[in-house]
Amino acid sequence: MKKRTRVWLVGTIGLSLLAMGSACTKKDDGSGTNKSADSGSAVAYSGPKGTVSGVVSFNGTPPAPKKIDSSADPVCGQRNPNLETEDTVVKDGKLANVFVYVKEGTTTDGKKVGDFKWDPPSTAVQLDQNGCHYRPHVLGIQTNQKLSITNSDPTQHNVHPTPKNNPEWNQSQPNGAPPIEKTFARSEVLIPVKCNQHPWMKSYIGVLKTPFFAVTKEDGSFTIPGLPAGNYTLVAWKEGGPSGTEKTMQVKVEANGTAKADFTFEAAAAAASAQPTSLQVLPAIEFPMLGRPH
Ligand SMILES: [Cu+2]
Repeated sequence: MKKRTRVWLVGTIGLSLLAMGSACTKKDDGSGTNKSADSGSAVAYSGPKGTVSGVVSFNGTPPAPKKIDSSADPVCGQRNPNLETEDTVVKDGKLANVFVYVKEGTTTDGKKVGDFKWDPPSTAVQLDQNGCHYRPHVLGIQTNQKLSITNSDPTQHNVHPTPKNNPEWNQSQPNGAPPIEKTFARSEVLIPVKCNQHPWMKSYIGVLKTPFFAVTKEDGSFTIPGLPAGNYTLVAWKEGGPSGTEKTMQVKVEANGTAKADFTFEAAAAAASAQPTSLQVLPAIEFPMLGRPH
């Protein structure tokens, strides 16, 4: 036995000296089986790319933002006396905080865009609690990309995402506490986030395997760059009701081109989903019901 071991050792050392590189590769293959199985078949996309951009409009009179009663925490009232609801933020007819994303699609050579390997960026996505609301209100992140949550308020928050497809957690974050760092392993559009400390606080996190998403700015605009040339189903998601409202569009992205994708959300549809018909004649009850789905 001992002799055989020694022979084996000498052989191994000899091999290592002769072919360091190949020996290392073999070792990696053996120890990282699961990892290679996950990403082994997927390759990075290296073909021609284009861009999708557009503007999201709001048609009709937007619901006026409602003032939030933050008296439960006097610190919040001092920090942010003008706290308002942010579910429909419209400026000059353009809608902010819409999550626009590529739901599915095929590249020009017929491959599914989701089958390529899209490594998450090494930079973290920031979510701040500032003035007793979440900033930003809606954000996008890739699977396994780091989310860094900070508390800029002189009070305690309790961050509580309620996902359906990822593990649920909640964590207190007193003033001065270090950032809470998390990742989401599975795609999910979108994960609601609440604060157990302040019931009005809400944000939404869209998690995708690909980097092909954007959130509309104040002027309603969005840009999704670096998309492989191909045909895609593009979805615009707006919060409201139990799971939001979605608009869908087919877009063709040419190599080095910019495909236009403008969406419009309707005021009437938003109102209909927010208030039960049977209560429409009862204004006294109707008002508090508006806030309930959140
Ligand atoms: Cu809070």
